[in-house]
Amino acid sequence: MLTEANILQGYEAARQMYAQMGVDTEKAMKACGRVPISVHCWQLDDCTGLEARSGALTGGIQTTGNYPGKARNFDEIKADYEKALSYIPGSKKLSIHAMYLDNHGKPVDRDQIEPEHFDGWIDFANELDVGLDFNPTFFSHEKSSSGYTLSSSDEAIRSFWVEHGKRCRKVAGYIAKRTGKPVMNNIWIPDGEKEFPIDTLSPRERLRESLDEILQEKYPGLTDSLESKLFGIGSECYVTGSHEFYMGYTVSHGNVYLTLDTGHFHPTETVSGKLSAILPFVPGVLLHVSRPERWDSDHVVAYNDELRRAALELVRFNRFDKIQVALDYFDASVNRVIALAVGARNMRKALLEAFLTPNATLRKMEEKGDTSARLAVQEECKVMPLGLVWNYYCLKNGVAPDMDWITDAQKYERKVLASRV
Ligand code: RNT
Ligand code: ZN
Repeated sequence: MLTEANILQGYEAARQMYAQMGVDTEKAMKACGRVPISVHCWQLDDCTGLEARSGALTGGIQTTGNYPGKARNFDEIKADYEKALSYIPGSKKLSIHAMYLDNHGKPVDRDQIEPEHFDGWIDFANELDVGLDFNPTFFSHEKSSSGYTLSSSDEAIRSFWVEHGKRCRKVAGYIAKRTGKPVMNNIWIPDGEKEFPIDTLSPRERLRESLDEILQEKYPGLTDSLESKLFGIGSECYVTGSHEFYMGYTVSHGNVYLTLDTGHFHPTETVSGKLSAILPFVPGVLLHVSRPERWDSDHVVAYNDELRRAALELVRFNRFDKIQVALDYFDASVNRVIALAVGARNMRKALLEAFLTPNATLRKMEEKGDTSARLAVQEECKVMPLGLVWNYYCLKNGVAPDMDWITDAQKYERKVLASRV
């Protein structure tokens, strides 16, 4: 285990190296900590929710694995959440789904949810002094079993889900009011088909109408975002809410964000590459950070080139008023608290690395046309001592540095998770 003196010593050496590059590490850490990361609750229970449904996870998304110790109820989710959050430095928000309502043991259907079903979550967020983001749940429900919800040709089904969408926005507005903090309401629907439908247009026209209905009411502090997708398991040939559909919708609507999930595009497309092309047109972007492996597999976010590039883009735009960062992955094959913390720590680390990059110097080189120096400096950035600053950053934020937190999480597993059967 590193002592505080070790960490300080390492930091001092790193600070000088970054200073030589023209980077102020203190400023970088401060700026990094101000960027909120919305940490999702659904990694903690494999996207099961608290409705006590007997049905499986549907909608073309999937968790694989059966690692012991999964959170089984509201209290366990809160305990695990708090533990995972304690390993994540910097500004955070919670992110929950409608299916995580607190129904006090009495089944409440999706078209019946009320703001007070989320009082427990709001109290929890307020105790932690963090914001709370929301997501309507359009999957894992018998009324989505046809594969269609908001774009369904069955009016009873469509209006059921429109009601859900409206109620979720009411809940989200209530959360904004009770937390006094802005809320992001992210709408993702699973609608689509395994085979190519003959009529690809009508579902999209219906989706447009459904969204128009859902988004009518205005709630202070609430921002809505629409999440596109390329395909899902069982919706390989057609997805109503495609990227082009939501691009069109958000641009013409003028008041809703566009969600870009890193797993929702063709494998050679990158979200980092799309950001600057989209930003001039949409009101804002919600980034869903995940890790697709071969498909939209929702692996735990790794410290890879795509994550680093996305973080660099965000920091270089300096438009955090228009871009929000949220996590979205679910791996049931490992300790879920560790999984949640690994991905979130990686996101924060990538932001720290981006803030520690001599962006102003590089920009000047570019402006002068000195692309040789721009190339050389960018390459040297790759082996800068990020880990030394990171550990110091954790220490400063009262969070266990690398390695230490893993030992602590394993203790939690032995003490708390292991007793769950
Ligand atoms: C599904 C979307 C969506 C979900 C969560 C659970 O492909 O990525 O964001 O992962 O809402
Ligand atoms: Zn997503």
